[in-house]
Amino acid sequence: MASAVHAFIDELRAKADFKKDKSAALSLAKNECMANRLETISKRFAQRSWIPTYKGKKTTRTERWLNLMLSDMHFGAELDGRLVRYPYGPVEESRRLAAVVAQVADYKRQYRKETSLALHVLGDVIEGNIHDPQSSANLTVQFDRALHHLIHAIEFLATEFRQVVVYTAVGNHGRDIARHPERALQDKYDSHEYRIYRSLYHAFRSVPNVRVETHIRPFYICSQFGQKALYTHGDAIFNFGVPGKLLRVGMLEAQIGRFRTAHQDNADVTQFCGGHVHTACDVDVGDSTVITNGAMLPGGQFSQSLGYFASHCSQQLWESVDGHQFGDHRRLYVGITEDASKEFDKIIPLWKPL
Ligand SMILES: [Mn+2]
Repeated sequence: MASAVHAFIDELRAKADFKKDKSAALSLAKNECMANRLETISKRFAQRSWIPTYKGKKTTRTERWLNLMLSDMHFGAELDGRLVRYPYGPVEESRRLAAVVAQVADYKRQYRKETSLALHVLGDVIEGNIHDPQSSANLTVQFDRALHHLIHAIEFLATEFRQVVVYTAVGNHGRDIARHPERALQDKYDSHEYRIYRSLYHAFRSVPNVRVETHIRPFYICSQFGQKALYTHGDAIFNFGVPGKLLRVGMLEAQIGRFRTAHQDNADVTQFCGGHVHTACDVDVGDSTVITNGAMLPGGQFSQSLGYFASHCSQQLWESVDGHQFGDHRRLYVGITEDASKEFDKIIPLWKPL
């Protein structure tokens, strides 16, 4: 190889002499430099006594699961910038979700062929009408916006990953107050949010690399490489506490113990994941990990009334491989920079009012 380069250089040198060409002389200098470097490298390789046998994987099996927690997006919340620090309407919610999925698409592209994506949609997808129906968009508009944003986001991810599995659990904001005027405990799935999940199921039924699983139970257990995780919204089933104020690990430990002894399917669950608390957190509890999600919307008047004026907005992303359940982890932050970035409209076009 190095000798071929030297022959090429000799040829160039002849040309440069003939034409008195400045650019040829420059190219000559560069090539001479490269030839010397190549010679040094080839010498080093020739002397090497250990040669790695690993040649990279050519598998078509899933060797890595990438997990995205998507919760507390509160589409339709219509935060008024005159009343709170940051506005949050159709443009912001769309660009924030697009910014999240763009970061997912950028994650470790070199392993894309062996990676499947698990999308954990964990409730509070819409703001609903549980506090004050006048402060948010009407429910039909919320429903339409949620479907518009989510379908575009999932379609985009389906072009990026060989397999996308969408798991769902309902939150408290999407409840149907005609059925559940107070917190939904019986038949929690009978809600506006679950209707959105079923619409997603029908929308992607014939897309071969997308599967939407809509459990009617308010939680599900997801197993990847035999490593089990519990997912739920967090207003019932599992109480994640208030990690923004106080992390009571003993309280989490007691719940993990109760959950595990309740049924043989639960016995080996080692990861407990939820939203609801709007504070991103991960903490080891005994041999388990508890992971809570951030919110996508900035603080509204409700949080402001509790004394919270500013908070990070983020969603959790991590990779699971065999033997390492909570692997490489990223928090996908979104904020006012993303709100103003028109680039994201290429992923999720802006929603058009009805
Ligand atoms: Mn929420």
